[in-house]
Amino acid sequence: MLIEKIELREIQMEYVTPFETSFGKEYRKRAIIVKVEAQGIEGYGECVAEEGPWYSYETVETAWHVLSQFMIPLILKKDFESPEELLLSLKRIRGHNMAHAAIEEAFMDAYAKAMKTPLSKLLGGVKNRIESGVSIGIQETVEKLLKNIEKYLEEGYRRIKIKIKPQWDLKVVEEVRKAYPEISLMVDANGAYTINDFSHLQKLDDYNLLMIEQPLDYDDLVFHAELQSKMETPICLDESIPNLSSAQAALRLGSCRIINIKVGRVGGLQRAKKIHDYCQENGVPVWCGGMLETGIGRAINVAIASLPNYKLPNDISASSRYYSEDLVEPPFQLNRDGTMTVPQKPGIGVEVVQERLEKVTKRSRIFA
Ligand code: OSB
Ligand code: MG
Repeated sequence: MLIEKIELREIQMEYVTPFETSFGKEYRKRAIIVKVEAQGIEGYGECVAEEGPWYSYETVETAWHVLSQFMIPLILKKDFESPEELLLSLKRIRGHNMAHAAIEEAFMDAYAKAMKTPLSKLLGGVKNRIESGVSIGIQETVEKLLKNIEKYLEEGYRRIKIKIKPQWDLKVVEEVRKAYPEISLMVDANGAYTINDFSHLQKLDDYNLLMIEQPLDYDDLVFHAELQSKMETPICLDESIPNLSSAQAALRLGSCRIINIKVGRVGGLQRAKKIHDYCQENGVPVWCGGMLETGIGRAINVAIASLPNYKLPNDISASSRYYSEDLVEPPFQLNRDGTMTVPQKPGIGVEVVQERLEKVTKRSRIFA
């Protein structure tokens, strides 16, 4: 498929509620939407790099820079037989996984549409419905947190994840467990703890948690292995797994028993699939993490989460959990049973509503 044109748009959208993690509070989404036009077919991708380098070193600005100066010139006006070929052309570029993912997603959406296949099927997906959990940010009070949990459980979410940090951890988990002894519950620290906190973290073993996500540093594997050997609760790595080789190292070292795969963090759908396959071969379950995406990124996430080794509920919640008006139609909705239906139309399987995209665009640039 010949890539005729690429469009970048920076968008901004308010969240329905601010999202607080151990690295700060976010009120709105800033993202880059990539549109590829190939043989008259449009494909969309979403770059999940955030405003600041907190979750990842990438930011909206670095992604815009690397996409426009380095990635787009390598692929514009070129003809690619397959998504694999596209990756070969981008191979010289190191890192910048979120920028890389956005352009690959857009090409794969167009490619799947050309094949008249849902993206899910193109990737080897086997599920018509995927399991949804919800990720709840740090709240001002435990009461507010409990209210939030109640609301999401009523909506049907299959698993609750709460963000923790020092001073917002054991007591909070204890209160939640007291109110909900049976629910599927997990915590995510986004790297807020150190090796001095091992005995503190071990106390989390008392609360029957599904897993503890990324307790230690974003680039650590060795100390996670040490911590895992001292804890019953499975450790799940997020930030520490930017690629296949880190996943391989983590499993060899015993740094975790579960991996959260984020398509943006690992550089796209094909790389996500490789990590999925490796984990499957090694009996390690995975699930799909989220970056509070718009409906475009959510459609990408739903597609990859349909692969067989996505065995735990995903951070893929309904459009209404994030935005009052999503960019796509139909918006993503939660089924009564806490699942989400995988779109069956070609490509990402949802329509990008052009007036809404236009309304939230802060800058755009066309490459043709
Ligand atoms: O660590 O999983 C994380 C959002 C932004 C940055 C990091 C994380 C998150 C989430 C959001 O937890 C999950 C979602 O998109 O629903
Ligand atoms: Mg996380």
